[in-house]
Amino acid sequence: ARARCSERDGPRGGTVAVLGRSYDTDDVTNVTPHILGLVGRQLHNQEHHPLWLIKERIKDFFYKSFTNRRGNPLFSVYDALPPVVTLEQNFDSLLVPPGHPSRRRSDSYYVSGRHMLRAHTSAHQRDLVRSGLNAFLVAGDVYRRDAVDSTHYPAFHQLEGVRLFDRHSLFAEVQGSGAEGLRLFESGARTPLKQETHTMEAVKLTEFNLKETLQGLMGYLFGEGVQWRWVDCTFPFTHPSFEMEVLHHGSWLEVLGCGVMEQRILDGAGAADRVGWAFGVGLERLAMVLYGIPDIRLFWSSNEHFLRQFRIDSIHTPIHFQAFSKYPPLVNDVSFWLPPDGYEENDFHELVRSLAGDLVESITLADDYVDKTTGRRSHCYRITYRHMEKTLTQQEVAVLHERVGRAAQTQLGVIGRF
Ligand code: FA5
Ligand code: MG
Repeated sequence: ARARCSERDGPRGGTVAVLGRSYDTDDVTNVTPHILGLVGRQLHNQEHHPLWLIKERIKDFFYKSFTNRRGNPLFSVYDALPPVVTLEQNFDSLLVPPGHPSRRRSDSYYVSGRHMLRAHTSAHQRDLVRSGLNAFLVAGDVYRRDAVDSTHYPAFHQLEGVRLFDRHSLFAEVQGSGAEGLRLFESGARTPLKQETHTMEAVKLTEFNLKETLQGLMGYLFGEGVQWRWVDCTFPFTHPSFEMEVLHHGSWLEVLGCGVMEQRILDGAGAADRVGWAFGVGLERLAMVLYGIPDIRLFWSSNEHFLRQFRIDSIHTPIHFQAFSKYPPLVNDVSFWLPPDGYEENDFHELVRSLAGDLVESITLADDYVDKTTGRRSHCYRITYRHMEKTLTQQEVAVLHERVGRAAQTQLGVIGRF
């Protein structure tokens, strides 16, 4: 079932239907028909889709590498949790503070002031820990009002992993005198290396296990064929935190974020006697590197030339994607005076996307200029239009491009310089 916007409802006072449930809209609502059209596609659950293949390979790695005493897989997998979550799940449950940039209306898709399209699979962490699990994977579609280019798209897919350890399971392999004195918790101070309640030995072993697991996953997916590196970073829900980047076409591409889970989350989820790690990996990014897929928009294509290449008998069969000849791009500029305040570049990206859909390849700010006498600010955007399956004519694009200019004036309060 696809999501639908009920007829003619404005942003206020209407309702919006997502996956068969109806939500009251309010002044926070900013989901668009274009984005709702993507909800429910579940590319990661479509057999033989490249995102499904990547998910299956990651599951296979975890199933083979980690079993319990009875030989059963340690990690349980959730890949059909609905993408509409509460703001509490997406943010508060993960200690994302009020006012954090990720909460901005310009960055996420809100169904209302209470519900949103999840911006990451981490939105399910707390609830799954609370249900008693010690090791799980969550795969799902996630939504963000990001800029569009060949590696960013407003809807993409993540796979989350969480593993918890109690004192016994974390220190089980540490031998020798003094091993029985090892503790998970102490009351100390937070430092760049650890949280205040964790002992250094608990953090170091957890971090080591996390990095070994993810390096193992990379080796399993890519063999020796890919160069990767760890980068320090921060998340409100892990400390310490790291990102992994892989070398792709000569530049570093971020593929995942991870870290030692904030103890307050575990304490609040009934796991106060355990420490844990978590990671979230971008499935499109991995598939692009593994299969040589050049453009993230291709994942949404129903083109047979694309899909046919992934219909293989075994998930392990190597694939190298054969790009169909690239049709020529058409580049058009649009300039306008910005309103004195309240202008967000993301709103313009969103507007272009809602009018031109996948025909937009990229939007770049070509000129940012302030008129010295009037103090007014002007932006010029360069929009590259390209169809994945045919050559566009300038006539076709001109009609669209004009519509973009007019919509920007009526919806964003800009004044066109065209
Ligand atoms: C997160 O979303 C964290 N929830 C990850 C995490 C989980 C950290 C658990 C710690 C513990 P981030 O915003 O960096 O982090 O996104 C994670 C990955 O999603 C990125 O590394 C990238 O691979 C992918 N990603 C992010 N934005 C986009 C996008 N617009 N298009 C495609 N892939 C994206
Ligand atoms: Mg990141």
